[in-house]
Amino acid sequence: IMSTAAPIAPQGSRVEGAESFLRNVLASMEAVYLSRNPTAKAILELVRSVHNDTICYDHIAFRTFGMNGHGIDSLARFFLDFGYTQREELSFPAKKLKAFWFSPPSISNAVYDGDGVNGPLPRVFISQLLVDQMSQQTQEIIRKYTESSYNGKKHAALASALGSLTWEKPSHSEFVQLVRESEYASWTLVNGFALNHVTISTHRLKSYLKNIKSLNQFIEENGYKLNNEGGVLKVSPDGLLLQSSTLADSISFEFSDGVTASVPCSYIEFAERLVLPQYKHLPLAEVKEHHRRDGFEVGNADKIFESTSRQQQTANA
Ligand code: OOG
Ligand code: NI
Repeated sequence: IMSTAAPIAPQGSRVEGAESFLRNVLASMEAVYLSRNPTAKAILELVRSVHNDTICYDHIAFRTFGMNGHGIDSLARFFLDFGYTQREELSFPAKKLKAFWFSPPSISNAVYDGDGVNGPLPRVFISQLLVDQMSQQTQEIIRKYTESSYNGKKHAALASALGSLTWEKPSHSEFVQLVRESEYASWTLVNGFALNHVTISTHRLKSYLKNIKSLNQFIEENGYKLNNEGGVLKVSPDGLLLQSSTLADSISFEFSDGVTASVPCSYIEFAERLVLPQYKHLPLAEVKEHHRRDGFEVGNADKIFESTSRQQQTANA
């Protein structure tokens, strides 16, 4: 017991303490991502190198198995505990997926006006495979690994920050079974809760790369491939949310049966959010993030999911 009464923390300091923890967790997730994905790392550096720019993340994204408590909620719990708000559901019936996005808490941007995870907090996009719509064989494999993780599902954010699976490594044949039925399922089996991508907010760049078309051109001129599914630039029906992404890097993975094979890991995305019609009259210097198109778009997302698919990788080779 402390003899000298500690001064009562001023209002808000606890929030600040929690905020720095949240950012440290994000930084660990990002470090895992940068260490496994040389393309994403190189592109972040390349974009920064133009006029010594600062990068804001529009959002970060995760994939999960909707089974045995391993779905969206397992990761969402962490973000909700640190002030995030659950927003709209997005549904992808053909891919047998659903997703929710989460908006960040409003924060003391005066302190955190830095780069990446030290900038404005990103939105969070979490999807899950609708496992009960998969074949019996695929369900069995996913059941086996999600069950083998015991209470791992309660520690999804920790697993992501450590870059560790919460279940045993699968065999190569189990991986191949999943690839046949759902690229998403096979990705999640070997990557677990690892960050699937971060997204650069292009309109918050200072350089000419703030225009997503210029950025796409710049990325291609530097020798990187972009996901070409439905065209490089994905545009929402209202014309206000523009997105593009690279193709996922691959990593050598050692399966439980001794087979070593290359598996897709993560990619990087770009998003430009245009000013909403009701704020069109605002001088550009006064335009804040909340004056721009928010949220996500099923039609765009459906194509961005393909950034980890082998078909995209070979079509684009
Ligand atoms: C997510 C794809 C969707 C977006 O911004 O709409 C997406 C994924 O590949 O897991 O990132
Ligand atoms: Ni995304």
